[in-house]
Amino acid sequence: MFSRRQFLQTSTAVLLAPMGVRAASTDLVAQEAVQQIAPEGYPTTPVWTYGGNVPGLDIRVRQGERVQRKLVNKLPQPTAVHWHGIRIANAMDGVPGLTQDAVEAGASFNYDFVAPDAGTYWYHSHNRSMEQVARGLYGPLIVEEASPPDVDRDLTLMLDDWRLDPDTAHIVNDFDNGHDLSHAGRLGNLVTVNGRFDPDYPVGTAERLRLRLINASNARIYDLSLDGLTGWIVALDGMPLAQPLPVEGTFPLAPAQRVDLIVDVTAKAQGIASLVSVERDGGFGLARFPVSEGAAATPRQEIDPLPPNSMPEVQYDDAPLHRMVMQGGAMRWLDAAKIGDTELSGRELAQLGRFWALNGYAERPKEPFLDARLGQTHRIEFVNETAFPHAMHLHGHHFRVVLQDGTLGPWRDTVLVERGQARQIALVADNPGDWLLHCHMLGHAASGMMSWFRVS
Ligand SMILES: [Cu+2]
Repeated sequence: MFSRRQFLQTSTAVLLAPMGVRAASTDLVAQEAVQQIAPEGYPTTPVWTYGGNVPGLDIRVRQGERVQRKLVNKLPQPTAVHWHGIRIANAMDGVPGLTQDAVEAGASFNYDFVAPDAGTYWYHSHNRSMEQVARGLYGPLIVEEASPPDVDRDLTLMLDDWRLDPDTAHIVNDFDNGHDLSHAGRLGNLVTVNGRFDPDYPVGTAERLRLRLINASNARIYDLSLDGLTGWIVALDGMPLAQPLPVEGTFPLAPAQRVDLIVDVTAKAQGIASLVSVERDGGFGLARFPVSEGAAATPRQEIDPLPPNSMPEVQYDDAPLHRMVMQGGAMRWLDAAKIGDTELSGRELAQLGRFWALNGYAERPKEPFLDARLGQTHRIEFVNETAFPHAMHLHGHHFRVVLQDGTLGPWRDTVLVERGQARQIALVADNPGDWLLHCHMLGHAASGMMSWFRVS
């Protein structure tokens, strides 16, 4: 017979059993699934996911902790995971052909790295990313501060832009059509937040929210605004701003970029606050926050900056300057560019689906764009000679944007360079390895805007 004590021990053991399950759940399974992406009433959409849902598994660690995930590839294509914005060990960066081999269908790969910086990051496929990210292979990676800010809710909102067949709701399988590649990239016909059309997040009056916005779209640049919410931008691309910036009017969010907001609900009870995408023709709501009478929340006025991450000192006055000229695309067609050692004409390149070039290369060149000694500071000037904006992303590092007046702007890992614009960044090359540098309009990357730098 069981004594009561034994029974309690036994039930404790049973209650603890899910811990074992939790250990096993460190698998990150890339798998097909079906999800209601289009509005209710439309059919469901076959998607590719990490863990059965878009966005993928919510990965959340404390600053300085290790992320250990075994990627199990149950997809019909090879894949790999890039941990966007993490100042990561090079071998874990997830770039096939540069830092690892693609993980074949049926195979697996152990990702194991430290997350050194608190903030809002994300992970996504870096193999055939133009297709795989568009099919849904992305998820949030949230690194919590040792002492997080005082908010009532902490919400991650991942924005995505889908191209669905309006009859079947299937993803339109035209990933490498030349028009998208040579123009603004793959723009969709349905925008979702967290894999849902027009979702709602109930809030209370005067509640304080932390909103972590992540743009997982292939190519869409959002101009965002708030309605019924008032507050501050507190971080960009994961990194805290030294001084929170009041949200006034619209703020841009290019592909792969993140913005953390701390906002107070100012809409009245029974009202609806919203996150809005402002377009030339008026725009549309992305997510709604139905407001009910809040419990004890009273309006708070002041806000402190988030605690800074441990970033290097940037002494950039004498730092060597490297120019990266962005070339090609519709209306500025390439005359010629190199693939390897071979110079091809614009026509030949177009036949290969290559419409863009970085410093004359329409593919990641053999030699690095920049060969930096460990710890050196460099400046890179992106010169956009094309007729389209591009979101330039460096792997393994954050950099400071150099502002027009020559002073240092925010830390970022992805900088938007408008058509005809030149933008300078200052980079402390303090993470050894071979790192990609590319446009995060994923069709542009696939059709030529891909380079790399070495730190050793
Ligand atoms: Cu681009």
